Amino acid sequence: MTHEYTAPGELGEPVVEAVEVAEPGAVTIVVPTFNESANIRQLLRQITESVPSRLPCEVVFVDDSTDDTPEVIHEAAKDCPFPVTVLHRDEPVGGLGGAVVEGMKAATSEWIVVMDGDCQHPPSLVPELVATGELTNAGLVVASRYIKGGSRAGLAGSYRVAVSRGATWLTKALFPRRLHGISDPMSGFFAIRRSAVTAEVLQPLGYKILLELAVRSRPRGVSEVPFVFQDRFAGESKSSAQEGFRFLRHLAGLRTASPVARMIGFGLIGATGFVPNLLALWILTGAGMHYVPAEIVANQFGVAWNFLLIEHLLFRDRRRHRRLWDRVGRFALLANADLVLRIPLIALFVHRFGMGALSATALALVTTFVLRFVGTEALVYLPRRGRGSGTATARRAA
Ligand SMILES: Nc1nc2c(ncn2[C@@H]2O[C@H](COP(=O)(O)OP(=O)(O)O)[C@@H](O)[C@H]2O)c(=O)[nH]1
Ligand SMILES: [Mg+2]
Repeated sequence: MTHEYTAPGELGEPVVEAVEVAEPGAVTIVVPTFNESANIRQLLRQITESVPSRLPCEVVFVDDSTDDTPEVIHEAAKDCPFPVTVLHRDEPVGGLGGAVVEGMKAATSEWIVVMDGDCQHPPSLVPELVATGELTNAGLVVASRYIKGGSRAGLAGSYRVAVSRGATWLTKALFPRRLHGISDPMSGFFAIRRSAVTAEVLQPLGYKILLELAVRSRPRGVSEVPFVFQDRFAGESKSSAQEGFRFLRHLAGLRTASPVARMIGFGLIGATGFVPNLLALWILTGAGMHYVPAEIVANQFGVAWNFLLIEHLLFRDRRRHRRLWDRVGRFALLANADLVLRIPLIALFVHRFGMGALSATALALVTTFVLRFVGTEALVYLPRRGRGSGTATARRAA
């Protein structure tokens, strides 16, 4: 694909970084922005100063702002020696992660660098990220705060440092193999070869896009470059406690992406369902209810508990295929069918196949569990055909 590049020079010679680009590939810098108007000029100025003329570059902003950020970008782009594009989204599908995916889809260069729009990620590192990728023949180069030479100086306060550390540790513990060689999977600053990005595998929930990339598409070869996380130039962070929950759901979604992992999650959630079930049974029989109807009612508490956890942790991204009450009804039906089926199944195993009561019960439990899992996947959360979304309007600035 060809590219229109404006030759640099109008603003004076760009500063060439210490690390020379081995074999200059072109780079598309993707910058997600949400109300960053006060940072745009500074960011574009730093990029202009940092990227040498031999590294062809374009900048793609993916903007979900409600302020005048797009207008500011258009104005500032007039002084830039490289093409600047603004993809403004009226509907911010997928939040930050969705924005980055839009930017990567729009990128046309061999290399894509993703960085924040608030100058916390020093643009002076862009050439080094690309050069490192070329030199080491890596598909992904991560700017890391956690290797020698890097630091998180710009993380405001010990609380945020602790949260960031804890989240990194948890993430690395959950994906020891996939994240091998990535010390900073939470970094929002990285370079990736366009050929290593398969947009179909990206299902971001709006948080850590690098984690998503590393876990889902596993680029061949990963390198790291240290960087010092800077202070925000202007404006305020969009991170919040809500983003933290979003991140945990993101982790759960990634970890349970395979059917086997999902089945294990299903089993673990099912096991926790005994707590509300037994609690309800204890209260109901304590209140004088006969144990048979009490069993049936108490079981519904376990079912409701399981349904809530499964909806939020396992099938979050598949809920839209059916309406809530449709899902509730199907889920409850399957869960109760499980109970009804178990007794005749045990009888069958004992009388027909001569099994002992204990092994027959165990086998019946496993059988109905697998049937319930498969049934839940197929009958409650199976995608229906013919749904799509995504809107973005592209405007080339300058
Ligand atoms: N397009 C888009 N960008 C976002 C959104 N949320 C945050 N950003 C941008 O993502 C980058 C990082 O966000 P920031 O608030 O600085 O997070 P922090 O560095 O973790 O405090 C900044 O450039 C934000 O403008 C969003 O919903 N959509
Ligand atoms: Mg920031």
